[in-house]
Amino acid sequence: MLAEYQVTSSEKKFIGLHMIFAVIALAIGSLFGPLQAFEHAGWDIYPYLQPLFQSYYQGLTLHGVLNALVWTTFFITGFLTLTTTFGLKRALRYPILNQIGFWLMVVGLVMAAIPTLLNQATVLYTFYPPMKAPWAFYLGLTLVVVGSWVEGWGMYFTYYAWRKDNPGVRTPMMTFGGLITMVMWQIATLGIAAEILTMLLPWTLGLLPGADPQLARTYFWFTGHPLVYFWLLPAYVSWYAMLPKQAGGKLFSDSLARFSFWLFLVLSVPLGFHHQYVDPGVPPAWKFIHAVLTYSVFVPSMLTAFTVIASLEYAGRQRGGKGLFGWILALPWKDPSVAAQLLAGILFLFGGIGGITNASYNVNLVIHNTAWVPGHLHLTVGSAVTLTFMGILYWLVPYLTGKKLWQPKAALIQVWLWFVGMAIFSNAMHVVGLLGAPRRTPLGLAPYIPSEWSGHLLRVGIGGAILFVSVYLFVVVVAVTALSKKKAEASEQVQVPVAEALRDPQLTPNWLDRWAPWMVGTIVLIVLAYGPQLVDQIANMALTSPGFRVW
Ligand code: HAS
Ligand code: CU
Repeated sequence: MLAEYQVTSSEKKFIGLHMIFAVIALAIGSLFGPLQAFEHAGWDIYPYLQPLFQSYYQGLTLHGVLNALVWTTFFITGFLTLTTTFGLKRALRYPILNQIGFWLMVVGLVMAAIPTLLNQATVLYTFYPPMKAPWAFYLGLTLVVVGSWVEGWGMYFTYYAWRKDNPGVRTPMMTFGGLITMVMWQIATLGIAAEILTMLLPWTLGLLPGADPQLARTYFWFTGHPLVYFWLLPAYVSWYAMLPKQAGGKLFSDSLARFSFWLFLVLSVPLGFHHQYVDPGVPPAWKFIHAVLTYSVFVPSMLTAFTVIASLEYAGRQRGGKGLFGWILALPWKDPSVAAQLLAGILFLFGGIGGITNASYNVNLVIHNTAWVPGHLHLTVGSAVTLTFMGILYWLVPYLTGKKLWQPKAALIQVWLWFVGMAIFSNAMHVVGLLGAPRRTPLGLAPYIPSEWSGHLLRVGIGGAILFVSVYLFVVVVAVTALSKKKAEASEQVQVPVAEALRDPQLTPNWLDRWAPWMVGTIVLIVLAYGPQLVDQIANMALTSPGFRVW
């Protein structure tokens, strides 16, 4: 048998650098999550943190930016570098391009972090005007996005070179999913590029008289909705192309997997108005169109649930699992990387149901801007995505460093703590949201708390405390693994898990491995679903709103 392909050691270092930034961002950003949860439970800690951190809102901004934007973007660009080079079994075509992209992201991160840490950019992760941060915050975010584009171009060049040498060969699944994620991201981020470059940056530099909050929201959600699939699709790459191997089985259907990735490319962007159902400046017909398109995302989501669970069932039965549910118990639950991803999937079933609820034009009015929404986003980006990324790091850090995972038992406890903490936290947030509790509000300070909220708010605090323990246990396990002086024995070296498909991928129809028709479909649908509204809102742009510092 041929020796396993290895990415070069400089590429391992490069990917590892992404992961260091990602984990540090998660470690700092996660300080504030539990503080908010405690705040909800009535325990206000911010007075004790003066003068380091000023307020609940500064903490909330740091939490959202570092966890939802930085942890994810750095992890994803690093992971997609691996899925490109390892999947194609060739080195990056122009490594310098990827390095430039990475360092642009780092410079951008520092630029955005300074005003945020100084409490000058307490505008939350959605940075809606008329709240106004210093220009460095917006420019920093722009550089992070541009850096991720440049890294993406480096991946495309590598893919073109491979394609030239391998005409007619099916793109390996992990590379295929990774590239679709990157292309989708590059289209999606045109929204915030337009928002920042044509409005927010000139506005903060004094070149424009004011901002147009309605147009800014439309631009933002053009990116903000597909952003959630930029987070999710790398987790799907792992669930489809790696997890079946880790579980001892095979990918159930290569064709279904590819088909659902294409549907995510086509359907991710033209849905943003489901975040703007209550915006007065968006006509109802357009909200309705986006509601219908949102429901169509249910299709690739269900295809994924079906294919991934079928692959897991195959694995469980291969391992001797019998009966209707026996295969579930037969899965390798003791492997922290597998357990993390299984538990992430289970939490996502509930996150997905909540998503479908949010998408309903009229039911949305009940939950919009309530604690229900952070309940939803912690099951999705906070669990389906973050817990999967943690699971990936449990094999990736040993792979990149050549070390053995430190204390796999601790890692296993960590993923279960996440599952239990998140189940308590997000259930309580959903329920208290239905009872009317607003999101983004320091409820601990509010004089109006009805008594029926109290028990749920206490559960928010308890869930937050469990998550606090879990996240730092994770950081300790990966940090001690990476810093350990002892290399693993040759026989214990961890390899990248590559799931074979049940049927040879060469038998997958060619139209599922061709870019052109899907790209055309993607662009046409975006133009139809967004074009007229964008033209209208831009033509009627009113740059009249002054900037406010409300914190
Ligand atoms: Fe969402 C708000 C609708 C999915 C993230 N969402 C948010 C916000 C975030 C977010 C961050 O329509 C807040 C934004 C803000 O700050 O204002 N969301 C949806 C819909 C879906 C959905 C329809 N959301 C996500 C994902 C996210 C995410 C994924 C991050 C990664 N969301 C909304 C709407 C709002 C919203 C409205 C606005 C609310 C408002 O009013 O502000 C769908 O894509 C969900 C489809 C998914 C499923 C689940 C499929 C299940 C699978 C699991 C398989 C199980 C396994 C386990 C593998 C139907 C694939 C097996 C285990 C064994 C042991 C066998
Ligand atoms: Cu959305």
